[in-house]
Amino acid sequence: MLIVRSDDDQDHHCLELDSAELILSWERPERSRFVDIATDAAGLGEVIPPLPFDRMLVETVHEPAYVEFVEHAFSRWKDEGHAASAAMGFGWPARRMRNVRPDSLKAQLGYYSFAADCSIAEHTWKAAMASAAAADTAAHHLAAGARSVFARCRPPGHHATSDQFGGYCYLNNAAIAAQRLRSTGMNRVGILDVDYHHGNGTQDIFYDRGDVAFCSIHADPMVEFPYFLGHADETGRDQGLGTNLNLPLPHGTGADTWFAALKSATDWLTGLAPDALVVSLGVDTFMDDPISQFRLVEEDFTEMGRRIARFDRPTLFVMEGGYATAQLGQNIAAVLTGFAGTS
Ligand code: SP5
Ligand code: ZN
Repeated sequence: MLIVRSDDDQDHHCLELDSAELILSWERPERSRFVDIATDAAGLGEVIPPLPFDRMLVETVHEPAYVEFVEHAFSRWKDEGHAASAAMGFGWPARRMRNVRPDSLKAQLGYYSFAADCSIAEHTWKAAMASAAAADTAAHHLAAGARSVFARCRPPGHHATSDQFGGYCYLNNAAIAAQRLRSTGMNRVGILDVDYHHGNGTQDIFYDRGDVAFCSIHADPMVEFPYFLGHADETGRDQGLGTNLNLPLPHGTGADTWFAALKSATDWLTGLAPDALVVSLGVDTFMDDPISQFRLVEEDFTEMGRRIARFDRPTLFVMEGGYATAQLGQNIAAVLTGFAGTS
């Protein structure tokens, strides 16, 4: 299995509002190091750096004005003389307000985001570009005939919409990979999102399109972030009607319930006959994850990889969440070795 990764994420570490306190985000730089050590030890295959960031492709998934905002937000923040080490919104266009873009930076931070668990710091843009480029590069190799590729992305991407950051995500790496696969001539791409949280950004980006099918297994948004999307009755719109499937599960979900949902997901995807599969691979479904409430253990992650391999399509794994940092590498490596048949 080819692995694409960069160290350009290492200086990115943001502030996060958690229970009315500002903390250093759960989404930390050492996550990458733990994953790299474990995947190297597993001997999965060749490791390559990403190709240069392709802004043109990214702007087919994200609004150009949003991309430019993320790129320059921190320097604008510094120029305004704020003390905080990261730029974060505090007001959002909520129900019955208007979606008119305001002029001030502080207001635009709310306009271009949907949650206060996420902010933009000095090195965020560099990391987000490298992460998106890793997913894009992985898609190039999959299109060129690789059976499987792992894009070790950080920051994650599946919460980012076409014009909003949130949930530790800025650019939607899985959506960028799917878009690249489509542009290489594949007729339909399937996305399987196994992160603990609903992939609201990916769903939103492809909601009215039939060429990219999105399926997510996640904690019920009635009780879990991102709260305002991810319900079972969201099935797609217009050309995309019937190409969106959400499988929300309760807090406390363990292997039996989770794997039954995976069976529903892969049966559904089989019916849509995608040419390739993009897996939004979050392992925050882990029992000891500090911010999540599912109960999968390492052996379950190996089994997850085996079952995804049985789906038998060219498969691109894009790393998403997972916050039990010390066990993160093992859990990611377990999925990949289960898939590759080396465990
Ligand atoms: C990519 C991804 O997994 N993003 C997840 C973002 C979740 N952010 C909100 C987390 C709220 C955590 N509060 C838990 C407090 C435990 N002490
Ligand atoms: Zn997550």
